Amino acid sequence: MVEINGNLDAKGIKFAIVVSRFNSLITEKLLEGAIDCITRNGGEKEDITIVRIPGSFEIPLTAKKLAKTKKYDAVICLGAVIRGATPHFNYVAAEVTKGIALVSLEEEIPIAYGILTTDTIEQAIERAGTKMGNKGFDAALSAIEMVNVLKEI
Ligand code: INI
Repeated sequence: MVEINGNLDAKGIKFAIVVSRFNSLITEKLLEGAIDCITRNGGEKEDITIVRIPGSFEIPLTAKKLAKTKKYDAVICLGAVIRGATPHFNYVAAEVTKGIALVSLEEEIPIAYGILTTDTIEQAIERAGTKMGNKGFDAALSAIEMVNVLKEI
């Protein structure tokens, strides 16, 4: 029997983190969580490049550009799409989700999906370092595991 697992060792891994400025109150907390995850698992701050962009809609193109440079082992995407009262939510949430999946498949590197899609700002706060954890931390952890599992494969 062969079983392949990725470990959670971030040592030597080069990360690009794309952070949306829209809802920055939330996304800056996601960023803190992602950096905390990387450095607590053996990664170095010098191996992290942070790219800030206007909104979540711009994330897939930015992730693609970063992947194409071949300078990074993984791209971590952080955004917060909050429904509020606007139908805009549906378009932005759908495009960013589809776009990230497409870029990962096309570029063949892990692109972590750290996008909150919530009905309210309160639900977003809960997932950005309060009672439901920090989804930026979780996205970084999945990026580390995926880099290592793809190495093993
Ligand atoms: N961008 C977000 O990241 N979150 C949102 O909740 C959001 N809403 O609801 O409008 C949002 N819109 C901006 C969008 O991502 C683009 O930056 C903008 O449309 C310019 O292309």
